[in-house]
Amino acid sequence: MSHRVLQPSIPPEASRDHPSRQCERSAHKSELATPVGSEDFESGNAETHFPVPFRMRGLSKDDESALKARAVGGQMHPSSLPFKILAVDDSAVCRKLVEQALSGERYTVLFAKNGREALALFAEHQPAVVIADWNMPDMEGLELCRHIRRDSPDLHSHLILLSGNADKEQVVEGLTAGADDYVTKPFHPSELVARVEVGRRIAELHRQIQGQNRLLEEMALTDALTGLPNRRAVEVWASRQLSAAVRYHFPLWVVMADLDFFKKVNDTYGHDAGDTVLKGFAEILKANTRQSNICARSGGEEFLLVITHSDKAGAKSAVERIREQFESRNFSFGNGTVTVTASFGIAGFHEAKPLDWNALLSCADTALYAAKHKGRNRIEFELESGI
Ligand code: GH3
Ligand code: MG
Ligand code: MG
Repeated sequence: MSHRVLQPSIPPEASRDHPSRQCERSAHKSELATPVGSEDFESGNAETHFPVPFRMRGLSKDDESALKARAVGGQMHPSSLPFKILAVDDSAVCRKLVEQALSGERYTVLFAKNGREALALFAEHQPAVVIADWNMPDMEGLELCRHIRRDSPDLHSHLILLSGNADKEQVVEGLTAGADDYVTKPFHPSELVARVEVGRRIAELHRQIQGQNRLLEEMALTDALTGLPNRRAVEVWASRQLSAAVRYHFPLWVVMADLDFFKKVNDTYGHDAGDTVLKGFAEILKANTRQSNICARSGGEEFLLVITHSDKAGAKSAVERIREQFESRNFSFGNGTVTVTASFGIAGFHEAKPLDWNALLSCADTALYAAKHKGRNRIEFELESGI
């Protein structure tokens, strides 16, 4: 990548005093586009309520490696990302000196001539390193550091303060304000590059850690066998959907499903065969779950489905489809072919007094118990849930 110099995208009025400078705008806002779904859970809109972890197809070994690769800096390895530096100094001579010092390196350098421009460029480009002059007319470098740290607490940028003052008290003041490093003017060009490289190493480590944290978050919310969201994930999702259902008066149904005589599958064909059946049920559940809803494996051979924006008949026919598809699926183990069924308990509310998540689960559990009691492979509604 060649060395590029970027100017802030400020109105022509404001940049009139530097007509000779080219303004080259970056095409991309941020290289680390947030992969986690930022959809509005509570809008009451029936579309796209699935955070990214819930779209995962399951964590096979291959998927895990793919996720890990993604986690190490998005689709790209951190060192392949354009490395942006923001240099802010009110002196054109100092800006030139910084530009010359960094010119042999593979950096994209953005220049600002005051604190206000620097903050605008920082928000737009999120540079990995900021080199800030201490003395500027509109905002001291010190204040700029505080601003950046306060406004972007989750975004790591390596802040280097440049100052002609080598007093220890001022160095301490700068580092306390949030700067990572302090360089005195006049600086040696290769020292500035070396300090920028320290910033690069730290920025890359931060990106790796953020990626790995995202991976861990995804794994913590996912059932490893089926790839479905787990109980915790569905609870987080459902509690938000419940608030939205209450506020916007849309119907919400909780379906609890439990495979019938599943122990017998394990006992007859082995645990691996049991796992195959669980995955088969998960596939059917997933295939019949709209984007605006959620399904999960809540533990053992128990699953949850939350249906929103459907009336009672709609919810029932959706669950009936799942029941029928599972009932008619053949599983072949060794010489034998086996079919398995599931029972379903549904609780919810529509134009009735809403219930909280635990109350809904408890009602769905009662309905499931009734379905088991009445012969299994059937759907029961919990009548006390205000239907
Ligand atoms: P019911 O119709 O009353 O639900 O009977 P059931 O046999 O399905 O229920 P029970 O609770 O007696 O047995 C559930 C079995 O599910 C026992 C347990 O070993 C098995 N199980 C739980 N988790 C897993 C798993 O991850 N894999 C496999 N293969 N089996 C599991
Ligand atoms: Mg069971
Ligand atoms: Mg059970």
